[in-house]
Amino acid sequence: MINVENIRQQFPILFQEVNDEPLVYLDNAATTQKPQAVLDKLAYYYEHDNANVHRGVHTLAERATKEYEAAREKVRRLIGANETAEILFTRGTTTSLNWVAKSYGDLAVGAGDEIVISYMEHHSNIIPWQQLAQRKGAVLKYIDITADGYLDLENAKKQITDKTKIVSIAHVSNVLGVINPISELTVLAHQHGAIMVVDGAQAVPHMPVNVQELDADFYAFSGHKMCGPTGIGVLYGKRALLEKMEPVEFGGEMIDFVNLQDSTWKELPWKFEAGTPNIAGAIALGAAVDYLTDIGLENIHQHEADLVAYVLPKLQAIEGLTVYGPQKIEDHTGVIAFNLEGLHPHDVATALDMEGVAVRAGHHCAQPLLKYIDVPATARASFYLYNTKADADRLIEAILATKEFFQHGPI
Ligand code: C6P
Repeated sequence: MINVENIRQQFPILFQEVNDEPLVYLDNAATTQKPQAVLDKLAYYYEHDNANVHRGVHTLAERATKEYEAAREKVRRLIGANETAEILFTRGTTTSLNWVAKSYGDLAVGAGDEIVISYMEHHSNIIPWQQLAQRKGAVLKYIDITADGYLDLENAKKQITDKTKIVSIAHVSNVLGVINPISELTVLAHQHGAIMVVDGAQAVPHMPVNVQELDADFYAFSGHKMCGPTGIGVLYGKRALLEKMEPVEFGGEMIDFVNLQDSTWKELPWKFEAGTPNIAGAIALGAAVDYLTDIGLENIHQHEADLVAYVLPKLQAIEGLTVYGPQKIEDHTGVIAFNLEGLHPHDVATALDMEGVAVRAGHHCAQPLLKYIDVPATARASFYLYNTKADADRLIEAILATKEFFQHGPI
């Protein structure tokens, strides 16, 4: 059990009014808020330790390097990777997936080969593969979604074949709120000699993830969705694969020797991290990892499951409201996309904002999914560790008030 009132006290941004109402922040799938410990770490770093990493021999440079590499170790522990050489700092999930598609993709995919993703992917897990397929003359295939909002495993068995080189799937959908069966997909991919890439942007912040248990070959996620700052993210990759791959960017920091016509690279993980990295971001992400692991990812997961058990039936009971993704409480994460009959989701989100409730509306960077389920856009409420049942009540009240307003006009 977590003490949500204590937790809330650590997020200063939550204590403000929006449109004369106390803020209820339910846009956590887009980005989460930052606890004081992370804000303090950022400020402390710039006030005391700021220097470039891996270059200087002076004290500040040594301190910055030590903290930067300590953050890598914290991330390694968080996701159960074998060694820090397998943890690359990137700008976020998008960059991580682009690196895999560019570097591993160029190495392993040829004309006529297949890349398999699903209809529920975020654009960041679609476009890099489209680009790769176009570069190489490969085929990009999509796994179906069942009518009740799950990834269709039977269809996955048909889509993944001996021609498949890469399977890349979201661990948790940022629209349907469903957890995908990564272990089963990994087994399937490996049986066919393909590698398994996982987009963990909506998973790592919310539940325990162990990349070795999943046997994922690559696993990508973003710092800003897990209480860390923007501009920092992670790509986990198995050493054997990373060793074979070429860096995606070239320049300072990642080299051993530079000759006139060629150069050699540093060892892992640094060969991928060209230029001055986001040092402050990585260090603050390390503080976010400390923060989340102190509370416990299992506890955070349980807290969100309790919130879903509370709010989902209330949403489902509202006449004219459609919830997308699984309808079973135990299968739905805290990402809840919905529509109100006859209302545009942008109008719904604007009306909720008038009540101080922040939700997202639109296609959620998942246009192929929305086309697949034949919905132009949705509203989406997404919960995190600092949300309460009172927040859920405010959401429900605001939705009911919105319905009332659009049906009968202002009182
Ligand atoms: N989804 C959302 O509101 P970046 O932008 O690189 O940190 O993360 C991209 C990304 C990749 N995969 C999934 C499953 C995601 O949800 C996201 C980000 C946000 O749903 C912003 S579009």
